[in-house]
Amino acid sequence: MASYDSKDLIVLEGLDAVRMRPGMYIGTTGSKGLHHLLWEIIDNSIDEVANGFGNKVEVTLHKDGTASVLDNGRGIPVSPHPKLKISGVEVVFTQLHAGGKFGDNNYKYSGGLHGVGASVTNALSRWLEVTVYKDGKKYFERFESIEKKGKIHSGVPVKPLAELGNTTLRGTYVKFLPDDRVFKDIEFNYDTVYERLKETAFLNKGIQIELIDERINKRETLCYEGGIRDYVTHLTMDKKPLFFPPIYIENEIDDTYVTLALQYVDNYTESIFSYVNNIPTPEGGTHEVGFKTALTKVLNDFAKKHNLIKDKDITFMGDDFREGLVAVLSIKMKNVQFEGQTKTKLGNVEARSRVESVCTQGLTEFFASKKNENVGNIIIEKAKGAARVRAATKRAKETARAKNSIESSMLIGKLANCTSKNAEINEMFIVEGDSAGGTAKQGRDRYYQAILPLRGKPLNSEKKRIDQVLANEEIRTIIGAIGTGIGEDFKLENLKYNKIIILSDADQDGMHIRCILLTFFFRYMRPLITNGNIYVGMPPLYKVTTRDKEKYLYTDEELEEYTKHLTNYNLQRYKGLGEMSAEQLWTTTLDPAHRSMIRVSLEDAVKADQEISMWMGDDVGPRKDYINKYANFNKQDNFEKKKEAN
Ligand code: TSJ
Repeated sequence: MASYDSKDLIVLEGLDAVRMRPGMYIGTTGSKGLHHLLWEIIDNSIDEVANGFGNKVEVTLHKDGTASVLDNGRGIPVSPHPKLKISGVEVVFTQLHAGGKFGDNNYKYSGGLHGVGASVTNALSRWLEVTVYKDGKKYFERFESIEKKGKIHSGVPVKPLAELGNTTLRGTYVKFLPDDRVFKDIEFNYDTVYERLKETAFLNKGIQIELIDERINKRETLCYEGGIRDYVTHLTMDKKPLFFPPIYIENEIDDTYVTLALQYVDNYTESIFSYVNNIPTPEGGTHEVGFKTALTKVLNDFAKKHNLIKDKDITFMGDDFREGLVAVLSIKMKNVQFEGQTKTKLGNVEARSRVESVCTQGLTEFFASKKNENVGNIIIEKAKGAARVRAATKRAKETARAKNSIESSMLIGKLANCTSKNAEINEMFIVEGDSAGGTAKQGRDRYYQAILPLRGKPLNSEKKRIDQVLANEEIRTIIGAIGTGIGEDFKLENLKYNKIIILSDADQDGMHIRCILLTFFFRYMRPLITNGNIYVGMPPLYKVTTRDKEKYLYTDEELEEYTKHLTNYNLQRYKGLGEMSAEQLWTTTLDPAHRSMIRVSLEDAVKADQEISMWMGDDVGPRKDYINKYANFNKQDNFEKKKEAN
């Protein structure tokens, strides 16, 4: 026993250091740090079952402020450590970084703040108890924070590990009370723990994780047989996946275990969630690079092999294959090195080639299969759209940049600008059709209203893609006239018109033009939408003439309401802007005192963007349905009519 006590001394110094500087070991003494204590314990159990020893981890949040973790693994080793001469259990809870000292060094992958070890939890607890069920025996040890000579010592064993009799169970149980002198608040948050356990369950397929909150009588079991496949399905739950199930790859190379699941959805964002040893790497790193390289290569090869690049001006870039991508990449390897601002970026160079190799092989195999050919085609179609938009953006940017040069004066030629230079009051009407444009030029207040006629024809053909639309001269004129630039170069302060008003007919062609323009603004000048600068003008649909007055009506509902009690009247229906005189157009549509228009919201623009995507697709069915349903833009239930903010 004497030798035991002397060893103890060294041990205590280690844990006291943790208590002196908790931030060094767990980052903060706030809620995040508090939960870190629990993660340290849970991670140990997860490692055990993830390595195939046992299949269940149970986490309990108790009423008295303690938390406990139980697994059905092999049980922490109880035999004396050859050098330290104390039980394995005691080593785990009293030695800093004791994690990897047992058995095969597969045991623990650690790096940075992660995996500092269970001793840190012990050091920052009022007390901690461990029960080990192993080889038919039950063992127990308790650690306490004690005061000696006015000093607090952390994680001191009350007694050495004790054998408490026989058992048929197998596993490890740890219960602890966080030290309220270290943490401002020692209350565990159910949602925080739940989210962490859910992520862990996804990353370790088949493991059964149970969360029990005795404080609120809640119990939840998390178990995903599909692992990260289920994770991807979960991530795409309220999106529109382009195929199902997600692509899944798993393989091992040079002691590095790689799993990948991916899916594509109907949007333009890239979402890659990567992990190393179950630790999230939001800053990416070498493993992500390896995956991206593989994806680009395999998809390029697929496109070539199946002769899918007929369009000569398409050359894919890596980014094109990641629009709408939702992927989870999880690898396990030893000696990980983390880098970056928040130490959440994988730095190991060897990870890159290993991940690339596994992903290239797996993805190549996947796409070589006849039954997956359709998935390949879908992804290439999606990438083509991305490549076209990228090329068009580049062309449009070049035009926008040229706007200050002599060349630009020619492009702006069609614009009938206003004389005022005051962007605050200036308005630009984008008018469908040359003839309506001409009328609008005559009817406007030229001091602050500019008119840009938009030739109907080139925009009307349904097959036009958004990139071709972008290349369209009028669109480029719009970009030049607005003054802000597009994409990353966008600068709101250079906006030349406070209101940009789309004026088109209330028919299918007009509807299409509006959709295209809104999609354009949404994708390339989004701040104009969020800032509330984009409007849709509403020309009247009807004119009702009675003996003593003329009344313009903008919707079917208005017409019905107005004519309900009229007996003798003349109804004129306007089929297009072109049917109105300059005076009429001023009175009904341009004059702020009488006109009616809709300020476009981000939701409106998103809807337009989605519709355009549908339009560009090859399936004519939904397109037709859509046109029939929404062709009349002036119906109030399509776009909520908002009073113009003057
Ligand atoms: F964090 C912790 F250390 F406190 C802790 C560890 C907490 C809990 C709840 C469980 C565990 C834990 C550790 N569960 N299972 C294990 N397994 C081992 O430590 C172990 C068992 C056998 C062998 C072997 O080589 O025979 C090796 C190890 C590392």
